[in-house]
Amino acid sequence: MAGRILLIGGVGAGKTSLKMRMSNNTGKAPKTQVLTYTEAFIDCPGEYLEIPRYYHVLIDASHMVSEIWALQDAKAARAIYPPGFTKVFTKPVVGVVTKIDLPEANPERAVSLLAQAGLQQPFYLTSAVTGAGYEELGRRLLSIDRRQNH
Ligand SMILES: Nc1nc2c(ncn2[C@@H]2O[C@H](COP(=O)(O)OP(=O)(O)OP(=O)(O)O)[C@@H](O)[C@H]2O)c(=O)[nH]1
Ligand SMILES: [Mg+2]
Repeated sequence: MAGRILLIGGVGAGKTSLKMRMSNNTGKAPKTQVLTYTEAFIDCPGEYLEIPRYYHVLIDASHMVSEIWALQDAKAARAIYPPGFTKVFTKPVVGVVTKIDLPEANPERAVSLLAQAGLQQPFYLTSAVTGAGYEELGRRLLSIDRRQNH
Protein backbone atom coordinates (compact mmCIF):
# COMPACT_ATOMS: atom_id res chain seq x y z
CA MET A 1 0.00 0.00 0.00
CA ALA A 2 1.52 3.31 -1.11
CA GLY A 3 2.81 5.51 1.65
CA ARG A 4 1.43 3.54 4.57
CA ILE A 5 2.87 4.01 8.06
CA LEU A 6 3.12 1.50 10.92
CA LEU A 7 2.45 3.05 14.34
CA ILE A 8 4.26 1.44 17.27
CA GLY A 9 4.47 2.37 20.93
CA GLY A 10 3.46 1.14 24.37
CA VAL A 11 -0.09 0.69 25.64
CA GLY A 12 -1.75 4.10 25.79
CA ALA A 13 1.12 5.91 24.01
CA GLY A 14 -1.42 7.61 21.77
CA LYS A 15 -1.16 5.66 18.49
CA THR A 16 -4.89 5.54 17.79
CA SER A 17 -5.40 9.15 18.90
CA LEU A 18 -2.66 10.25 16.48
CA LYS A 19 -4.21 8.30 13.62
CA MET A 20 -7.64 9.78 14.37
CA ARG A 21 -6.34 13.34 14.68
CA MET A 22 -4.51 12.96 11.34
CA SER A 23 -7.91 12.36 9.76
CA ASN A 24 -9.49 15.27 11.68
CA ASN A 25 -11.35 12.97 14.06
CA THR A 26 -10.98 14.42 17.56
CA GLY A 27 -13.18 11.81 19.27
CA LYS A 28 -11.93 9.51 22.03
CA ALA A 29 -9.76 6.63 20.80
CA PRO A 30 -11.05 3.14 21.58
CA LYS A 31 -8.53 0.60 22.93
CA THR A 32 -6.87 -1.17 19.99
CA GLN A 33 -7.45 -4.94 20.17
CA VAL A 34 -5.93 -6.21 16.91
CA LEU A 35 -3.83 -4.94 13.99
CA THR A 36 -6.02 -2.31 12.35
CA TYR A 37 -5.51 -1.20 8.73
CA THR A 38 -6.59 2.12 7.31
CA GLU A 39 -5.51 3.79 4.07
CA ALA A 40 -2.57 5.60 5.65
CA PHE A 41 -1.79 3.60 8.80
CA ILE A 42 -1.37 0.22 10.39
CA ASP A 43 -2.26 0.62 14.08
CA CYS A 44 -1.59 -2.08 16.66
CA PRO A 45 -2.22 -2.83 20.32
CA GLY A 46 0.61 -1.50 22.49
CA GLU A 47 0.94 -5.02 23.91
CA TYR A 48 2.71 -6.02 20.67
CA LEU A 49 5.65 -3.88 21.77
CA GLU A 50 5.39 -4.60 25.48
CA ILE A 51 5.22 -8.42 25.22
CA PRO A 52 8.27 -9.84 23.40
CA ARG A 53 6.47 -12.86 21.98
CA TYR A 54 4.46 -10.44 19.82
CA TYR A 55 7.50 -8.64 18.34
CA HIS A 56 7.25 -10.78 15.22
CA VAL A 57 3.83 -9.27 14.43
CA LEU A 58 5.37 -5.78 14.33
CA ILE A 59 8.24 -7.00 12.18
CA ASP A 60 5.84 -8.71 9.74
CA ALA A 61 3.66 -5.58 9.59
CA SER A 62 6.72 -3.41 8.90
CA HIS A 63 7.12 -5.18 5.56
CA MET A 64 3.80 -3.71 4.43
CA VAL A 65 4.66 -0.04 5.07
CA SER A 66 6.95 2.72 3.82
CA GLU A 67 8.02 3.80 7.26
CA ILE A 68 7.41 3.31 10.95
CA TRP A 69 6.47 5.98 13.48
CA ALA A 70 7.67 5.03 16.96
CA LEU A 71 5.65 6.85 19.62
CA GLN A 72 6.90 7.83 23.05
CA ASP A 73 4.51 9.12 25.72
CA ALA A 74 6.04 12.33 27.15
CA LYS A 75 4.78 11.47 30.63
CA ALA A 76 6.26 7.95 30.72
CA ALA A 77 9.30 7.68 32.97
CA ARG A 78 10.44 4.20 31.99
CA ALA A 79 11.58 2.76 28.68
CA ILE A 80 9.13 0.56 26.76
CA TYR A 81 11.50 -0.06 23.86
CA PRO A 82 14.42 -2.39 24.52
CA PRO A 83 17.75 -0.61 23.84
CA GLY A 84 18.29 -0.31 20.08
CA PHE A 85 14.98 -2.05 19.32
CA THR A 86 14.12 0.12 16.32
CA LYS A 87 17.22 -1.14 14.48
CA VAL A 88 15.38 -4.43 13.92
CA PHE A 89 13.33 -2.77 11.17
CA THR A 90 14.53 -2.47 7.57
CA LYS A 91 12.36 0.64 6.99
CA PRO A 92 12.95 4.21 8.21
CA VAL A 93 11.77 4.69 11.80
CA VAL A 94 10.74 8.15 12.98
CA GLY A 95 10.42 9.16 16.65
CA VAL A 96 7.18 10.87 17.70
CA VAL A 97 6.76 12.23 21.24
CA THR A 98 3.09 12.36 22.29
CA LYS A 99 1.08 14.22 24.98
CA ILE A 100 3.34 17.27 25.22
CA ASP A 101 0.27 19.22 26.38
CA LEU A 102 0.24 17.48 29.78
CA PRO A 103 1.68 19.41 32.76
CA GLU A 104 3.73 16.35 33.74
CA ALA A 105 5.09 15.92 30.19
CA ASN A 106 8.86 15.77 29.91
CA PRO A 107 9.70 15.99 26.20
CA GLU A 108 13.48 15.96 26.82
CA ARG A 109 13.22 12.66 28.68
CA ALA A 110 10.96 11.28 25.93
CA VAL A 111 13.52 12.22 23.26
CA SER A 112 16.26 10.53 25.25
CA LEU A 113 14.14 7.36 25.57
CA LEU A 114 13.66 7.39 21.79
CA ALA A 115 17.41 7.83 21.32
CA GLN A 116 17.97 4.79 23.58
CA ALA A 117 15.56 2.90 21.32
CA GLY A 118 18.00 3.59 18.46
CA LEU A 119 16.45 6.68 16.88
CA GLN A 120 17.92 9.96 15.68
CA GLN A 121 16.60 13.42 14.83
CA PRO A 122 14.22 14.62 13.61
CA PHE A 123 11.86 13.90 16.51
CA TYR A 124 8.30 15.18 16.27
CA LEU A 125 6.89 16.72 19.47
CA THR A 126 3.11 16.39 19.37
CA SER A 127 -0.20 16.65 21.17
CA ALA A 128 -3.37 15.07 19.86
CA VAL A 129 -5.25 17.44 22.20
CA THR A 130 -3.83 20.80 21.08
CA GLY A 131 -2.73 19.68 17.60
CA ALA A 132 0.87 20.70 18.26
CA GLY A 133 3.23 19.09 15.77
CA TYR A 134 0.48 17.85 13.44
CA GLU A 135 1.32 20.23 10.62
CA GLU A 136 4.80 18.70 10.55
CA LEU A 137 3.39 15.15 10.73
CA GLY A 138 1.00 15.98 7.90
CA ARG A 139 3.88 17.24 5.77
CA ARG A 140 5.83 14.06 6.52
CA LEU A 141 2.87 11.90 5.47
CA LEU A 142 2.58 13.81 2.19
CA SER A 143 6.31 13.49 1.52
CA ILE A 144 6.03 9.72 1.91
CA ASP A 145 3.23 9.65 -0.63
CA ARG A 146 5.39 11.62 -3.04
CA ARG A 147 8.38 9.32 -2.54
CA GLN A 148 6.14 6.36 -3.38
CA ASN A 149 5.13 7.94 -6.67
CA HIS A 150 8.68 8.38 -7.97
N1 LIG B 1 -3.42 14.74 27.06
C1 LIG B 1 -3.25 13.93 26.03
N2 LIG B 1 -3.82 12.71 26.03
C2 LIG B 1 -3.63 11.92 24.96
C3 LIG B 1 -2.86 12.32 23.83
N3 LIG B 1 -2.84 11.31 22.94
C4 LIG B 1 -3.57 10.31 23.50
N4 LIG B 1 -4.04 10.67 24.71
C5 LIG B 1 -4.87 9.87 25.63
O1 LIG B 1 -4.12 8.73 26.01
C6 LIG B 1 -4.98 7.59 26.13
C7 LIG B 1 -4.48 6.48 25.23
O2 LIG B 1 -4.58 6.91 23.88
P1 LIG B 1 -4.69 5.88 22.66
O3 LIG B 1 -4.66 6.67 21.42
O4 LIG B 1 -5.84 4.94 22.86
O5 LIG B 1 -3.34 5.06 22.86
P2 LIG B 1 -2.84 3.79 22.02
O6 LIG B 1 -1.37 3.93 21.84
O7 LIG B 1 -3.66 3.64 20.79
O8 LIG B 1 -3.13 2.61 23.06
P3 LIG B 1 -3.38 1.03 22.74
O9 LIG B 1 -4.45 0.95 21.70
O10 LIG B 1 -3.80 0.47 24.05
O11 LIG B 1 -2.08 0.46 22.30
C8 LIG B 1 -6.37 8.08 25.77
O12 LIG B 1 -7.06 8.39 26.94
C9 LIG B 1 -6.11 9.34 24.96
O13 LIG B 1 -7.17 10.27 25.03
C10 LIG B 1 -2.29 13.63 23.85
O14 LIG B 1 -1.59 14.07 22.92
N5 LIG B 1 -2.52 14.38 24.97
MG1 LIG C 1 -4.74 2.15 20.11
